[in-house]
Formats: sequence, structure tokens, C-alpha cells
Amino acid sequence: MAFEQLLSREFLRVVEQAAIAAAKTMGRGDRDGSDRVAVEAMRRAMDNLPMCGEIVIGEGERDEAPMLYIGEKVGRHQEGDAEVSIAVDPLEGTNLCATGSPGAIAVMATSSKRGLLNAPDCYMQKLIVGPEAKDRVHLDATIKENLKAIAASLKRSVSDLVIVVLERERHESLIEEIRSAGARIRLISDGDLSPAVAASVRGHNVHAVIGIGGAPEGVISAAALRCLNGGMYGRLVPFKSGPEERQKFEQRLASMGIADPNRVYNQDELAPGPEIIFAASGVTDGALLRGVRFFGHGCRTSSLVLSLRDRIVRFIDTVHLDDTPGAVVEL
Ligand code: VTB
Repeated sequence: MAFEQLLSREFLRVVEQAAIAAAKTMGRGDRDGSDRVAVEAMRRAMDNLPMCGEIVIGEGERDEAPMLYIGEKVGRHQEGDAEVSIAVDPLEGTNLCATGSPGAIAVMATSSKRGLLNAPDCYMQKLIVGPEAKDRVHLDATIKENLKAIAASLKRSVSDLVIVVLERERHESLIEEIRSAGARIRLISDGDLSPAVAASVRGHNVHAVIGIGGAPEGVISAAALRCLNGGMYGRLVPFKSGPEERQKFEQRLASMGIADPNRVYNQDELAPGPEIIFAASGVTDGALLRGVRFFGHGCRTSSLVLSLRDRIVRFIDTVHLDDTPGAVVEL
């Protein structure tokens, strides 16, 4: 059942509504509050969608999240409706939104049932590159080798490359290695999902994203990369280091049916579904998408919808008018 034609417009609305709600709270310094309104708006927008949806990546386990928890059923669930697995991140970059910094987005990825890895809430070691480099790099190759391969695939030198890295203590030696190999780095404070998407779209001056970030966001990134022919390699890693943590982590993976805790997944294994829709809407301005702009009688959103089977990359600019009589559209 091709749910892509049926649902991609609906999913666009879902991320737009979450982005608008979050953007209203931009710069208020309240990351939890921003996240909450985005979650509520996203959940509301999913009511009655013509699908049997199930959240596979969301806000957490049922007892820790009131909405969009893992396993929650969403959509109208009528006979004949497509079964859809849904991964959501209603506000990717909560700090970015709270501080009014660039790069916050509302995002979701969906697939036919079992088409997205049910990644546990842990970290993922990631290597994300564009289509040209995807078969030439590997997570366990040295940074130097990978950067050389990326540069060669793009027919430029290593010193031309821009690598996005989350600014974290755990990345100190990674940053050092990238610098000594001669590439340039864009350090980001949060939000590695939108640069992951940007790395697969030529012209954004992002050639790779490397480092450890959230695993759920890794799966959502992989869904986008499948639609854009990008490349991703990821390995699940625990939040904390130390042998005890490691042991607990490995037990947890085993209980989820993941036998090899060191397994390296590529984009096709992280998001294997034959039908995938990815939708994202900008909350604050970013490289790929503009943030929400309010103009008194409404607002304007900038979004991206990708559809794997339809081979469609849609950049969508929408004006949302409120109910003011005679509302004026502003450009
Ligand atoms: C966050 C967030 C990222 O990974 O930084 C997280 O900003 C990394 O974890 O966008 P820590 O903040 O615990 O270091 C992401 O959520 C996504 O991968």
C-alpha cells in the first residue's frame, strides 16, 4: 500500500504545526516548555490521520512521557488504513530554540511497518557523508583515511572540507584529529540532525558529520539519507563510559534482540523500509530551512518533505493565515 501519496501532505502539516508552536516560545530560555508545546502540537496534528500509526521512536517509554511515547498508537486506525511506523523528534535542538540560535527543527520519519530500527535511547557514533563518498568511507577507518576519501569523492582537497562536529568534551581528540588531518570544522552546540541532511545536499558547505550524538536522531537522519542517497554509518554506544555501564548496555541490547553490540549499521539497515517519508520544518533559521516568521495575521514556514518511493525532494514554503477578517499575506 503506497502510503506516500496519501500521507506526505499530512506529515508536512504535522511538522509545520510543531514548528509553529515551538517557534512561538523561541528565545524564552525554557527548553522543556518549548519541547512540550512542540510535542503537544505534533500529537494533536496526528489525530485522525488516515493511518494505523505506531510511534517507534519518540519522547521515551510510556511511563516517562505522556505523549508520543514508544508504542503509542496514533492516527484514526480504521480498517484498510496503512500500517505506519513513526519516528518523531518534535523539537530537535531544544536548547537552540530556547536561546534563539540557528538550526532547531521539528522532524519526523515514517515508514511501512518495521521499516525503522527501534533504536534504544542511547548514543550513536556517527559518520555521515553525501552520495559521492558513501561507499568510500567506514566508521572504523582512521579520520585521516575517511577525510581523504571524502575529499577525493568530491574532487577537492582535504583542506576544502567542512566537517560538522558537536562541541562536546568527548569529541576533543576527534576534533584534534580532524584539524591535524587538515580539514576545517564547524562546531555546533546542538542539533546534528539538520547538518546530517545538509551533508547530502550539494551546496551547503557541509561535507560530513562525525561524532557521537543521539541514536534516535541517528535513525531519523538515516531515513532522510535514504531518500537523498546519502551515506551513514552508526554504532550504538552507551550514554556513560565504564565497564559497569557497558555491561548494562550490552544486556539491554541483547534483550532487544541486538546480538552484536559493536555492530556498524549503514543507512539501509537503520531505515530499511521500502517506503519512507521524511518531513522537517524549520523552527529557527538554519542552513537547510528557514525558521518560522510571524507577521501579525499568520506566519510562514519553510519545510522539507522527502519521499523514497516517489523520488521526491520537496522544499515547501507555506503561509498560514489566522482567522482575522481580511488577513493580509506578507512576503
Ligand atoms: C544533543 C543534541 C543533538 O544529540 O546534543 C545530543 O543537540 C547529544 O547528546 O542534536 P549530549 O547533549 O548528551 O551530549 C542530538 O540529540 C542528536 O543526535
